[in-house]
Amino acid sequence: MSHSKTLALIGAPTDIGAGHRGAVMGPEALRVAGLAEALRGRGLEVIDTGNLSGPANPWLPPVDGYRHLEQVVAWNRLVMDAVRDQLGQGRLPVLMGGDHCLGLGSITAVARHCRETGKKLRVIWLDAHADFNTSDVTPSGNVHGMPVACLCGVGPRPLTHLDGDSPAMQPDQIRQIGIRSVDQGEKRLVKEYGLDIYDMRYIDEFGMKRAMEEALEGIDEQTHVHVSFDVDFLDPSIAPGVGTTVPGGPNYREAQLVMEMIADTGRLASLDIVELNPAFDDHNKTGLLAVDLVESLFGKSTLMRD
Ligand code: 4U7
Ligand code: MN
Ligand code: MN
Ligand code: MN
Repeated sequence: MSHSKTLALIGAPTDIGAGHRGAVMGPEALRVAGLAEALRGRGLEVIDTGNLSGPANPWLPPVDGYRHLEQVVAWNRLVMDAVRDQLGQGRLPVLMGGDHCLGLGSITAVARHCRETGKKLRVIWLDAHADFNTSDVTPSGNVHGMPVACLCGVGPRPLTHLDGDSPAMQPDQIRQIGIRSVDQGEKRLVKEYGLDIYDMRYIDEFGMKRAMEEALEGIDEQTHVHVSFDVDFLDPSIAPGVGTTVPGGPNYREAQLVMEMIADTGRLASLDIVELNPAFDDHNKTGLLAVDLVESLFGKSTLMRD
């Protein structure tokens, strides 16, 4: 495997944007599942930078369509700064969430890094959900259902302007895979913004191979590939350890293929592993599966690249 970059694990223990408590334990569950050791076993250099420390979860109801907006902003600033710092040192940041609201901070940093270094950004968003809600249409007020909208400039100013510039990215820079739960108002928005979504219906009809070929089309030497891996992407029968399970997700082999095809591009340059919730898991089964899949993302099962 030819990854020369050092990986920097960044723990962000919080469930500030989620609808269930427990993703706060995600970073430790990934460590216990042996994430760093598994990647070192692939010959990669891995530094665990430890955990970020942000505001506690006050567990309050939504205000004006958002739960915990102030704390969500604080956590995302911490994540953005940590990811930017690691990218600046030439490392490959691996954000260990935490809930998916943190994808906002992570990708805001990645998008700026791409602008500064003249790279093309391609975000591969693996999720059961489109995460394109706004305060007007959200059924929950939970910000983990909103990061893609915020990244595209749709949302509250403190989140859309996390680093001053807005939007952080354009809808044509993202591809979503595995989607099978989109809320009523959210459906209208993803159509309006023209998101490229490979939902489960598409995957059932045309297969994961074709979906991934299309999602990865156009990636070249100048592309920075960011993977935002919401663990609820996976079918709940193999990955019960998430707060928001949706039946009918990718099975083990389909998920492996996704990771293998991304590995084959050789352009993976940053990663989020989010929404792992040990409170719902069975003996860290989902944490172990996430580690197994991330190994494939770094080329484990790809004979050609070893
Ligand atoms: B995740 C939901 F209503 N759409 O907005 C919402 F179904 O990061 C779920 O993808 C969001 O896990 C799930 O609350 C956010 C709900
Ligand atoms: Mn998500
Ligand atoms: Mn999800
Ligand atoms: Mn979730």
